[in-house]
Amino acid sequence: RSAGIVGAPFSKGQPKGGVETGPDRIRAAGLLHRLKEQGCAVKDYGNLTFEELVDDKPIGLLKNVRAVGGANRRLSEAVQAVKKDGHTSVMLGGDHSLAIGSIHGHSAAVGELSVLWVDAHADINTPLTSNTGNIHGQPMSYLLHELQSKVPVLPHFSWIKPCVWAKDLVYIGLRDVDPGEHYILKLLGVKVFSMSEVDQLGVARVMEETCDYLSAKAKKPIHLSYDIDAIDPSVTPATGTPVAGGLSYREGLYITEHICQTGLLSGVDMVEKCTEEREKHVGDKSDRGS
Ligand code: DIR
Ligand code: MN
Ligand code: MN
Ligand code: MN
Repeated sequence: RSAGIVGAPFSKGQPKGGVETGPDRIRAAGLLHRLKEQGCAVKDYGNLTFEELVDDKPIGLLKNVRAVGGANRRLSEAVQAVKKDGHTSVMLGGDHSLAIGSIHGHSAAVGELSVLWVDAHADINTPLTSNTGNIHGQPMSYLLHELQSKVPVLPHFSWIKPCVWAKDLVYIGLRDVDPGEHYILKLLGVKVFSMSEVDQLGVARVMEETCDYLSAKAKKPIHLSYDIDAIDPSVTPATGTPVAGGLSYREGLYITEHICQTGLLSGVDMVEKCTEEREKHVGDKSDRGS
């Protein structure tokens, strides 16, 4: 087994600074060393660089549309290169808008995917249902075949080809879902294990059901998109939109251990980790939703 690491120091899918330092912070915390310790070969492809756009006016509520579109296009190409080299792709974010390029590139290289989305949030707002205009709350809407008639044409987004079916998507950890997102999840019949279900069933049963569900018809390569805010803010306070009542440290790790044992894990995102000074603001809800 081998991992190809791509850093994406990008934060314009949401308004706060700091999350662009995630790739280097995750490396500094010892990710590569830990992977090697476990017998995983590692190739670090370094950090991507993104061009500064001078004219990136909001489109309605939507912020930094061109920057997000351009950054994800680069990321998609980088992930395709990692997959063509034969590695499991590991994208270090950056904010969760980067799942657009990561999943697009992964699918472009290997074909149809299963997606396991571990997050406090569903990140499935369309540009029209979003109340914040932050694209990190929307990535799944650009990727799902079923939602394409609901997503308007946007500059620097036309390269994106929807590549995931709603039946191949599972959420774990949800506890802060917007009304429009709730409607979409029900309408499409998406499989969701909210925190309430994690409480009821326990994480072992949730993972068993997740894997049964995802491999029921065909065993597709799995893309794990892991937002650090899925974990309880008492464990991982350094994130932009902490939500109380999250996964414990062990529950959060168990999900990764179990999904790895399927042998199908082919791409990973680790996103929304920001600077430690955020830790001082834990419990300060004044900037939620901004
Ligand atoms: C909210 C917050 N649902 C939005 N989303 C995220 O802006 O659409 N926060 N992903 O981390
Ligand atoms: Mn989140
Ligand atoms: Mn997210
Ligand atoms: Mn978040």
